[in-house]
Amino acid sequence: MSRIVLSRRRLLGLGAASGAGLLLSGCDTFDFLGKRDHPVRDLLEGANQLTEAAQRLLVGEGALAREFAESEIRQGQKPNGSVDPRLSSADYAALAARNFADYQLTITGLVETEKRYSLAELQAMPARTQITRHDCVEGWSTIAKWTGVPLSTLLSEARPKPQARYAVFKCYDLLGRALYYESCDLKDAYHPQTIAAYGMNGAALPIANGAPLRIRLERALGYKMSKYVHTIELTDSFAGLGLGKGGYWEDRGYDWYAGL
Ligand SMILES: Nc1nc2c(c(=O)[nH]1)N[C@H]1C(S)=C(S)[C@@H](COP(=O)(O)O)O[C@H]1N2
Ligand SMILES: [Mo]
Repeated sequence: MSRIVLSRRRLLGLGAASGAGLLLSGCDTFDFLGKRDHPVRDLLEGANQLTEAAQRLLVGEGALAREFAESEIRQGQKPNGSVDPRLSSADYAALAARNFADYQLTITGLVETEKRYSLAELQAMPARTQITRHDCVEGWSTIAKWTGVPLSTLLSEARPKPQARYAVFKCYDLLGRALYYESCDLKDAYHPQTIAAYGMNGAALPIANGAPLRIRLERALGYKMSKYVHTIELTDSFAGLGLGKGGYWEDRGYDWYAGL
């Protein structure tokens, strides 16, 4: 027994080391991580598997992220990363010009039935509202209220095939020269607090924070929470997506699981 405890501690130690590296890095200025053989990048990548295993053991697979009271919402949600995809996507600009009346969310890939939803259809589905804390690797946090459709509802309608392992979130915005995307495994996709959010702090989600639809994955770091999502693709691997590491920042060396 004590052996197991010890190895968990060791795993956590490694996890903390990678976390500290991330905190120093910030979200949008970490050029050297793009280089294949940088030692910090190797450390982060090596720690991926270990942090995930340790966190799943200690936090428990189904554990809920902490939720807060209205009175704990102290400021607006700080816009970060892409804040206006109208500048990089003509398709997005056209959607925004009509207040997203023509927006469609597509659920595709390894599903029995491909699905499309308008924003109005999503808003008419049973919703979940949660007040949670968003933690960015840049070192800031904000508490905000998010409203949306549980991802489990959408996935249940599309019916993932048995081979499906990941949900990949594809976004409209170009960040630098690459399209933003992210992913999580199906356990996290079906987690009760994982929602496709169209509302923030009691109003429509603003463009700066991901309109018309963003993912909230409440036990993960901020970069896992894709804004401006147009497609959710179920896959069994990350091959052929971006640089193949499962997310825009993962392709640049960040941890894939990114659990809190
Ligand atoms: N499409 C997209 N999603 C994104 C980003 C981005 O640049 N583009 N930035 C990520 C990062 S690093 C953070 S901290 C949060 C910021 O969300 P906010 O603007 O609502 O604070 O979105 C995440 N999701
Ligand atoms: Mo972030």
